[in-house]
Amino acid sequence: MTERTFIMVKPDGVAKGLTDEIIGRIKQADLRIVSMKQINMNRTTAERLYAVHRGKEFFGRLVEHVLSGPVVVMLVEGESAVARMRELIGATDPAKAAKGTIRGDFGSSITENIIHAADSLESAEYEIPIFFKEGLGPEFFVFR
Ligand code: FUP
Repeated sequence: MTERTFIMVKPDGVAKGLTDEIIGRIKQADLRIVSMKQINMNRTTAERLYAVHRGKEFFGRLVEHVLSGPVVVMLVEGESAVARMRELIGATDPAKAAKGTIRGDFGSSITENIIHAADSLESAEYEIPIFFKEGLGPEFFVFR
């Protein structure tokens, strides 16, 4: 099934200059970047993105990390895009992520783990409209 998913290169990934490397891996996996932009997130947006983690012990660290520098958000489309992107990124903890995965190759800690990818279609449907709205004009994107 053709799916759309939400991807974010986190501040550590952007700072390490990994955006191009990540774009290459996404293309290599036969997925298409429909829309992409580098932004500075604000606290409201960060807390909305990570709302499912509110109240958890790591929530504060997670939010501070994504506010610590620019991020690159992407809308990615393709066959089984959600599962394919989860394979590409690897396990949450880079120490446990396989070599050849983005986190396994470049991550330095569970907080600084380079990249976010929606973990289900439901999560993707929640996350995409936080950052991308379809329509005409500079703030919007057009499919195809
Ligand atoms: P993932 O979907 O692989 O990013 O993992 P989770 O949804 O479980 O966690 C979201 C983010 O919270 C992780 F990318 C990093 C952060 N986190 C921690 O900092 N500590 C934890 O123990 C778990 C997650």
